[in-house]
Amino acid sequence: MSVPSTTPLQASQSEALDAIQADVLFNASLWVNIALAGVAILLFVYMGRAVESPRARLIWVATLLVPLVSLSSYVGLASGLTVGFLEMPAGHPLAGELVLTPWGRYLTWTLSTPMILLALGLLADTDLATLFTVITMDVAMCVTGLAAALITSSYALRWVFFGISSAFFLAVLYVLLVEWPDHAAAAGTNEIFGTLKLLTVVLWLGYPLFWALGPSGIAVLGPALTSWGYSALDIVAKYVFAYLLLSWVADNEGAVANAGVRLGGGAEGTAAVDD
Ligand code: RET
Repeated sequence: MSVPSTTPLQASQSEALDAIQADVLFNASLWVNIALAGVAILLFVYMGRAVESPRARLIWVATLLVPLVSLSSYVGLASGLTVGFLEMPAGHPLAGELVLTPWGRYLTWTLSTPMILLALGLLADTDLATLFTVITMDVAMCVTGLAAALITSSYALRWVFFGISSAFFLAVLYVLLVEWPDHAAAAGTNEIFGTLKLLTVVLWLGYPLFWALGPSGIAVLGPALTSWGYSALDIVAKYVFAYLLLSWVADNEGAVANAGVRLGGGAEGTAAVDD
């Protein structure tokens, strides 16, 4: 059997690692998050030690998965495994140049953002159909965002995928801004839900902005600044968000344990809801 000297998956890994390590700013944007994710995991495990009710534990595990996914994601990026060089198509400001693309980010958002939405949906005491809708729209947003970043055949098609991803994002925003506030008000969790909703909506809007301004889009920001943009958003959208949510759940376990009217499994069990 003839074995190629380098396999496609391996071809650019060490070059990517060299490029990352040569750019101190870029590298720091990854390692800061690895360190913070580690601290967050230890802190969240500690904060969840006394949580007992099944619903509160579900929120806790979903929230804990956010830094767990993040740690794995950032180690993948820092090692060069999920970073590649892509030659930008004609029309792109960097047309013909090789652009360092941390595509692993979009892939791992597919795993981390549904956890954020699951925790928020449980907090708002939503119904299964709305939860399913928001999570599938969110996964579609991440996967089509990955497509937008990876397309090298046409500059226009990169933006077409950006548009498709943004349309899925609108569905997520609709649920967060229109559907869940009502559900949270009925569940009595509207105060904390309001804070987390605001944090989520404002910060999540930053991600497409950095995509558009960074090397994937119009390239007015370089790879290191763009990476810091995402990393800074991640720090607040993941760790600060998760901390606020978990400390509230730990202090108000009763409020969460007695919810579950719409999804079932709470104090009201299978009671029907009219709304
Ligand atoms: C992309 C580009 C295409 C258009 C849109 C995007 C939105 C991304 C978002 C990401 C949120 C990520 C979070 C990660 C935490 O782990 C894919 C950048 C709309 C909203 C919160």
